[in-house]
Amino acid sequence: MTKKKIALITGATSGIGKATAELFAKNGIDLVLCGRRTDRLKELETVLSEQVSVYTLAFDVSNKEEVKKAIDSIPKDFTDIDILINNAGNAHGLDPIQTGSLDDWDAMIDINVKGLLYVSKAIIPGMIDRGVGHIINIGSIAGKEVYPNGNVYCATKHAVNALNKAMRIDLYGKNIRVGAVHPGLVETEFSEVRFKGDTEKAKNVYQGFEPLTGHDIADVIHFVVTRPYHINISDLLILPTAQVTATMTFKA
Ligand code: NDP
Ligand code: 8X3
Repeated sequence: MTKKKIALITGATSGIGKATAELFAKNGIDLVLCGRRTDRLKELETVLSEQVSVYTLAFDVSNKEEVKKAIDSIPKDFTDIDILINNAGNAHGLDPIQTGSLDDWDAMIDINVKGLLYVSKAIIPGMIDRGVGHIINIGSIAGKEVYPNGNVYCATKHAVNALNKAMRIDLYGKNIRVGAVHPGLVETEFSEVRFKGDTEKAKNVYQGFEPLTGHDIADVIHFVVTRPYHINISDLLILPTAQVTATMTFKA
């Protein structure tokens, strides 16, 4: 019997991460689910435990001590992580560089870049020891293009794009797959966070065209992780049909 796979997903409490957790559970992949909102983690654990083994970890990816403590606390049955989905991240604000908030910039750099690094650093040694592993870094079209007022968010996603390539190079010969999934516009809690709870403004981002859903991206992530092991899908850009660049969408 083939051993069941274990996936650790950061940012599993909503959007793309939650949809990925649900799809992985449906397909028999055991889960370590991470996020800060413990109520949502507990809820997911209750529901998905009916399908697979689930362990939840509440921590802030931008706090290196919390990350280390959390990963070190994973019980034996879940430590051999086969798949790491580096998904936790967000945009904070959409302002020109001259008026942007330093706190917003710190948050994006700390979560999207440093958080991804802290989690990867904690998980990669185990993958190297086992000689097997798969890391998927969730980038963005914002890591391929720069759009007005996207400045620091775009910079963090360009960093994710660079780190995705860097990880693959540095893990040369270790038999670990590394790849990035770069979504375009996906309707999740992303814009609510970017606009600090202004739900009207957030909703407007997805008006007049059909955006992607978290499930669309989860479907792609599941495709990527289920390819035969000699195939590494190293970089994918997924857009809504109605989106042609970071800023151009049309009504079909
Ligand atoms: P959501 O806001 O719906 O989900 C973000 C997730 O990240 C939540 O589960 C949140 O959990 C977690 N998270 C945020 N900050 C932290 C933190 N400091 N520590 C731990 N977890 C954190 O957004 P999406 O699902 O859309 O975003 C997921 C990823 O996809 C992000 O990296 C985003 O940049 C990227 N992306 C999104 C696109 C979109 O259009 N939506 C397009 C391209 C890329 P909690 O609050 O419980 O901690
Ligand atoms: C999220 C998509 O276009 O807001 O990465 O940057 S976008």
